[in-house]
Order: sequence, then C-alpha cells, then structure tokens
Amino acid sequence: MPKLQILEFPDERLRTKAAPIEVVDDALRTLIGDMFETMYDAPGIGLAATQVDVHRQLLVADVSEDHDEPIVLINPQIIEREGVQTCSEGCLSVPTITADITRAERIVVTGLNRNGESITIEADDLLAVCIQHEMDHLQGKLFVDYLSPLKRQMVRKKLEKRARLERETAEVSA
Ligand code: K1U
Ligand code: ZN
Repeated sequence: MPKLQILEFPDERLRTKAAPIEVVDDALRTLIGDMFETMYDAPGIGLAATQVDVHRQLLVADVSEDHDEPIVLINPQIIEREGVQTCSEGCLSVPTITADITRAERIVVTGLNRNGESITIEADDLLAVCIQHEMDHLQGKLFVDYLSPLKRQMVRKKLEKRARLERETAEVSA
C-alpha cells in the first residue's frame, strides 16, 4: 500500500502554490521517506509535495532504473537553463494521459537536501524534464496546462468518466 494518497486532476488543491520551507526537521524527513515510498510504488520517477496535498516547496525524484539515485530538493530554484527538448510526459496526478512537452534541455538548480544543506544539481535529459515538471507542480501548474484548451477539456472529461466508473465499481463490490 502506498503511504500517501496522490491528488488527481482536476482537483483544485493541485492549483495551490507551495510555501518555502523554513525548517528541515525529522517530521520533514519522515514526509520525504513517505514520498519516496509513494513514488516508487506508483511507479513514478518524481513526486512533488503538492501532489500529496502538502503545500510546501519539496520534491523528490529518481530517474535511475535501479532506484538508487534518489534526489531531494527543498526550496528548489533554477539558476541556469539552456537549450530545448521535447519529451513525452506523464503525471501521477493525470493518470493514463501522456503528451509531448517542450522544456529546457539542461538546467542548474539549487536548493537544500534532506539534511538542510545547500546543494546544486546540474541536470539534463530526463532528469531535467522531471525536475521542471515537479517544480511546475509546486507552482500549481500541470503539464496539461501546456495543451490547448480543447485538449485539456478532453483530458478533464476522460478523467471525470474514469473517476465515475471507479466510484460505481467500488459501490457494486461494497
Ligand atoms: O510528477 C509526477 O506526477 C511524476 C511523473 C514525473 C514525470 C514523468 C515523465 C516526464 C516528466 C515527469 C511520473 O513519474 S509519471 C510515470 C513515469 O513517467 C514512469 C514510471 C515508471 C517508469 C518510468 C517512468
Ligand atoms: Zn506530475
């Protein structure tokens, strides 16, 4: 069982802007552990605190195949960006939907790690995409916001139908 529930589009709580984190303490480290567990279980390669209804500037990521390159970023800030790449993106908050999104190819991002120490990460390819996607979540932005209003409306309808069917199935088997 995943530790935390992931909010799904069009839940309005996904639109909340995350507040900066002032103190990195054991409670935050417990949340970080729970977020990794939830992300690996999903499975996913990234997770922003916003997606688990915690509106603080925290994201976790691990784009490695063996789940052995975990990254924690608290109060992340992009200080350099270079180039462009277009990548097919998914989102645990927008299940079953993928779309090609264009973002910076390489970024340099600063923040704090789980011990409250300052870190700088140079990221390219999928890690750069993932960090930018997760940082969007912290601003209340979703990858479907890059789509046309018509496509976004189709995504909304598809997910509302999916949620309705899930509720009906749960009622029948209760
Ligand atoms: O933020 C999220 O919802 C997580 C999302 C991150 C992401 C994926 C792809 C491009 C940009 C950002 C996901 O992890 S979706 C699932 C996924 O991509 C994946 C799952 C298992 C193995 C490999 C990829
Ligand atoms: Zn996402």
